[in-house]
Amino acid sequence: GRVVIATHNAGKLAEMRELLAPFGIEAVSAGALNLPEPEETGTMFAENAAIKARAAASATGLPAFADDSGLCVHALDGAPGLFSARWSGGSKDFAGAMARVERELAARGAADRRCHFVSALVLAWPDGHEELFEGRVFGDLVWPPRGTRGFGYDPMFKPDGSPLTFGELGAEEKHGIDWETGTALSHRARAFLSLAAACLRRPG
Ligand code: ITT
Repeated sequence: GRVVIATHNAGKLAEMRELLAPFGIEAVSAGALNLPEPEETGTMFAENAAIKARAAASATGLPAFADDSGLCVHALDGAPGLFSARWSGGSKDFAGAMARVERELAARGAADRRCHFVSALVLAWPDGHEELFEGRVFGDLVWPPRGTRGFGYDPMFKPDGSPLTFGELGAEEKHGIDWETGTALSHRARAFLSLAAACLRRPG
């Protein structure tokens, strides 16, 4: 069967396609289907993911995946968090959004550079059933940003245990799943691992 990937973010779409590939599921994007973007009115990642997944499932009659994610900076009380996309002002260029994170840290005189990424992944069916999976990854903010890979805040996020930022790591290193050990690095890959665990099988 086919599923919809309910995102309009190209970087996220590429990762979700790669993450779904081992499940052998044919995926079509919300953009390719010209689906409208619902307003993200939730106050939690899981709520916004559900809004997007439900809207796509009911518009298409197909099961739909949506990811709602963000960067939570500890010294900024979790900002930009739910507003991570909005801090770019709708642009695909996150140089300004990353500069704002750095500026707000400096304004607070914050020495604490700890942060984490969250991914809430919702799979919704047209009959109203839905499942939620979550993943997170902790790390430190670097300045200036490093690397040109990935998307969003990747160049300023250095995951624990790695000398490189998500902007410097390759796709396989950022969101590849090691099925032997059942481990993955990125928040989104960890949410898909949790989905795989729920399926109680090893794809491939
Ligand atoms: P959709 O709602 O259409 O999926 P979006 O970009 O608006 O696209 P979100 O509302 O979930 O998605 O916003 C998440 C933002 O958090 C995203 O735009 C990035 O800036 C950031 N983000 C999430 N995951 C990221 C990752 O893996 N690397 C870097 N930044 C990430």
